[in-house]
Amino acid sequence: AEDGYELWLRYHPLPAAAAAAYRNQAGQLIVGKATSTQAATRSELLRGLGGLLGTPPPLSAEVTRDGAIVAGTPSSSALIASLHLDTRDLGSEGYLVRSMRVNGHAATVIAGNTDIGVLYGAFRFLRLLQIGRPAGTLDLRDTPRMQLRVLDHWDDLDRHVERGYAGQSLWNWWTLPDDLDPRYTDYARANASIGINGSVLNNVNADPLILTHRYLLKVAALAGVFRAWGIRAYLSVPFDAPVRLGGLKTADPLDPAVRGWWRDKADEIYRLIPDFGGFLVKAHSEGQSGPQDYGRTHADGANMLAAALAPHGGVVMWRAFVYANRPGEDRVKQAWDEFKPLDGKFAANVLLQVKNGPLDFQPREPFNPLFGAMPKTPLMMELQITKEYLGFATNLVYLGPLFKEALAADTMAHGKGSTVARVIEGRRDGHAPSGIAGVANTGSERDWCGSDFNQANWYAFGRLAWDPQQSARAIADDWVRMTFSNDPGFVGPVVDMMMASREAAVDYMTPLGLAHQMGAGSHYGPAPWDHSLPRADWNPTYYNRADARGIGFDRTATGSDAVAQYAPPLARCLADLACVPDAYLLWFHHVPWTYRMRSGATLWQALVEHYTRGLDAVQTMRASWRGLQGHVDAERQLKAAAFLAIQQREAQWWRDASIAYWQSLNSLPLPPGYAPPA
Ligand code: GCW
Repeated sequence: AEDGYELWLRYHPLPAAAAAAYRNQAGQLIVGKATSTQAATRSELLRGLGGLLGTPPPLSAEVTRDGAIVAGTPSSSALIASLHLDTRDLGSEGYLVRSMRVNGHAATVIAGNTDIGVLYGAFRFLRLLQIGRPAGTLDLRDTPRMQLRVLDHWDDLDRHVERGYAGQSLWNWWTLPDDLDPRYTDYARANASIGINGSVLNNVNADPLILTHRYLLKVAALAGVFRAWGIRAYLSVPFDAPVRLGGLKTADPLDPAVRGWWRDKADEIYRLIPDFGGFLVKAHSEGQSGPQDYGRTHADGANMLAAALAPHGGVVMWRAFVYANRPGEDRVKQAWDEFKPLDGKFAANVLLQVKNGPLDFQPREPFNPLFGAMPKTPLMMELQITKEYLGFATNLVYLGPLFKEALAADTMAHGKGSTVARVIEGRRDGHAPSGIAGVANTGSERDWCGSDFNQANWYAFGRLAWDPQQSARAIADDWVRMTFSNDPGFVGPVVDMMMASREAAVDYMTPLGLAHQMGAGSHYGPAPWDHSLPRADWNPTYYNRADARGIGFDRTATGSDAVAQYAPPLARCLADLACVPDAYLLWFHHVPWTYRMRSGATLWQALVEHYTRGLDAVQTMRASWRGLQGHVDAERQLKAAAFLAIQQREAQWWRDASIAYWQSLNSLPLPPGYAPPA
């Protein structure tokens, strides 16, 4: 059944002509199986080629005919070594895929310095066939730009997934470690195919239970499945675990007993999992404990954990998502205020994990000003793949453009061109390690992500983590081909739909720099009027500041002055109504409803126009998908069509509810040309 389980690794038979052509490049297969990763590479090549071409090529020990595929490292394969390939710049995860003559025969060589590099190369080769590219004259070399490319699972130990919309957690803690669900392997394959090399298994709102020996055995079992595919396991840990689990009186990071407890715990973990990745920590944030509870700083806390992990090569990913309840203070300023003074104070194996924006995974927000502001600290970027603020599972929103916007943003911190991508790649400041994290959208549903189109967001995250310079459109194009079909009459319109979808969501939910207008708590549906939650900064009204006269959050010097956290040339522009991009207008400015936009329209007219444009775009997406009936199997066609119907209804809901609420404040009529809501 076309239930989406296979993700982008479908390997269904190619059309006869394409398969016939590729058989010339897949006449035999020479690949070892001495290690688990070599065996994984071999099984993936057999599975992929067998599926795409009808039958897998025969395995062979040497090249005896044209069309051989030779995969390995110079140290694992005498044949590869004899080719004297230049693999110096491939590092520990890079690969090359090259068409060349071996033993007088035409061959494709897939090589790297490590088994994992070869595995990545094998997936790259399979992808070329999946997307219909020529495979006879290849000369590809590729290496990842960042070291840590991880998924963060907000999975609780009872299998509930915080902000998860695709069923229960993939990890069945009840049946681990005895039962190794084959799905764990398929999860690892999918990640390896896009270069993801780490998985933080549990929620950042962490349960100390995960650190008990009984649970560590379960973690070790998962790590054992992932290892062959180049994926390390990491855990989220609660800062006060020494108290809640260890029975100590304090979790003070400078207390010798506390330090000893963590050291012992790290030693225990590494005895079970020699390649364990490290800890992710949400400290002093949304009710979680932190070093501040003991009068210490984030650096004290992070460095204490780092010291426990350092002898084993582990890292600490310390989150910068902090905002205490300080009424009257602009929430988005707090992380910068708290962390910037700590630049240079973190141990070498600590990365500070910073959300892409200063607020919280909105449809659009400016980049987080911490990027560029802490040159002596490795910063990791945290993106959200699960669509907490973007319509959950049903709304079709391709996040490639959102991720790209975050990565390509120019911090101007070291002159023009110091993009966020450069900051996290670490090139400029020469830091190691470097990394990027995505909050996963996976769950126990057959299609993994709650919809076929949500799979594209997992896919795009991995591809951009490998290389932030790739375009969102090219990634979507690959994904559509691998997931659905190479038919150009299908690929073009679907990629167009996907590329338009993020701006559509911004338009129907939070146009012109508005943010956090979703239902308080659930973060679903429009609720710009909502002020029901006890903390002001959890409510939409806190962010829109709308009244009879105007709307928007003044973050210039006359307001919260959050704008001053950006590099001066950028701050000057953002603070200036004549320079700030329309997309960030209401994020940085409070303006009257009658404010004249550059277009000549009033703000009110422009707002109504954006909401309407968003709704229209969803209608267009829906019609376009309907027009593609027959290009794709009925099962996936109908599911996406049903979800687009939901999305259209919700876009209408967003538009009408938002406009009606603003009207209740400003008493303005709908601009000419905009019919009253049906
Ligand atoms: O996005 C918000 C979510 C919380 C989440 C928190 C965080 C895991 O609403 O559910 O908690 O951010 O990132 O820590």
